[in-house]
Amino acid sequence: MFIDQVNIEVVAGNGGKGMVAFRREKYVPKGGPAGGNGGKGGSVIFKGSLNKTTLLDLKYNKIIKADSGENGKAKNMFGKDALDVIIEVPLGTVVRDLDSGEVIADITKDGEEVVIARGGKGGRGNAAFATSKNPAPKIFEAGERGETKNISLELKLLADAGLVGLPNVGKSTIISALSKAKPKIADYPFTTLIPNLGAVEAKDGRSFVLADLPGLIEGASLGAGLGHDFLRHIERCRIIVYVLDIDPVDKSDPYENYLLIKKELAEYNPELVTRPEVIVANKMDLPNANKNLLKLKMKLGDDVIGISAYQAENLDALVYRIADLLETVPLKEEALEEVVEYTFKKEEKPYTITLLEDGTYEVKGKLIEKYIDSTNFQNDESVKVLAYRLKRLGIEDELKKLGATPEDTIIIEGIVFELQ
Ligand SMILES: Nc1nc2c(ncn2[C@@H]2O[C@H](COP(=O)(O)OP(=O)(O)OP(=O)(O)O)[C@@H](O)[C@H]2O)c(=O)[nH]1
Ligand SMILES: [Mg+2]
Repeated sequence: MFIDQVNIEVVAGNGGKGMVAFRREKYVPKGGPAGGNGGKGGSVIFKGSLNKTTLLDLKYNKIIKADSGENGKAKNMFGKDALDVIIEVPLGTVVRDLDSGEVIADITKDGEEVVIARGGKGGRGNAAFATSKNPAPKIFEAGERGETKNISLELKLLADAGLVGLPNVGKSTIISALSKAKPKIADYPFTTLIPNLGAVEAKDGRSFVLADLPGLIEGASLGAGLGHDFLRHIERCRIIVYVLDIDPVDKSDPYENYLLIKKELAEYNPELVTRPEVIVANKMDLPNANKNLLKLKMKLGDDVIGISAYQAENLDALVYRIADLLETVPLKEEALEEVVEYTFKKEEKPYTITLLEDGTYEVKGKLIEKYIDSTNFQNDESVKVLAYRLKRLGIEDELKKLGATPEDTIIIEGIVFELQ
């Protein structure tokens, strides 16, 4: 099954809670604060991999979750950071935030890592709050919450060059001869059901990504054979490598076969046939190959490149030809357009105040949520710290300006406060 679109939820781990503890020493009645910080929550990271060709693995994985960081401990010991969860995805995976609709990642390189949901920072333990004024604080911070996102992944296969041709012409044999990709090769049509990617390295050090695509037949653009599901992946290939069987068993004419494939591409998207191309005559080891290649060159010119993928003949010339041509073709605009730097947006305002119909003032904001999360309401000092932080944000003044009085109910991130 070829899966190229899935929706999932990613949940990063929360940071561990900071610890409140004091040193116990012999003969010292009250030791200093010794509560360690909590560990960092695990992030969910996507990593581009040439070994992945579909999003199938994620199809049954509706939620990807990283662990939370360990809580801080006594004796100034820090909680352990949770491990990040790293998920390998195929190159060309476009990740979208379903809530904002925004593209948050377009993973195009082997080994490229993008943090999709960031784990929360660990909270500080009381040792971190000691000051000369307050040498024995009982304050701690809760860990920051990890990010949660609903995302969609869409695979838009991304390759520099795509091998396109009728079934059985030897496309998979070519990619396995040129790269480490090991697709199935067999003597029957439609052996390849999903696109395969391979990294090809020329002997002069240049390299490119090659795609082996399933075979096309007449009527593919109308749904025949494997249909046109794969044609859209060709759209992200910068150049097209037409592969022809130079001595087909059905005695068909390689030139006619070339025209047929081009016609199918054009029917799907006329722009595809204007892309720079390399024409490959494969199976040059077969009896009629030389004679047929001469005929083909008369129609298509001397640039047709004869190879035998099977006997590894003339493959270097093919690799150089593709590498040379790629140097003249800029990266596709479409691919560039969707490359979005993954940046964390700073909150524009740290909070919003809304006057509800029943006269309640509601205060909300990410930062405030974080402050409240890290407050221990059983602890007076911790509550004092919160009050101080809220005051510094100007919430009190803002509320007064809006006409709030001590009689009004004020709800800050779900907790009821009074104006003093
Ligand atoms: N004689 C000869 N046979 C070849 C050559 N290259 C491939 N073949 C054979 O052709 C058959 C088809 O090869 P594949 O690589 O599976 O062809 P494909 O184009 O990927 O086929 P589909 O995936 O079905 O579209 C296999 O039996 C190969 O061994 C070649 O250079 N010479
Ligand atoms: Mg194949």
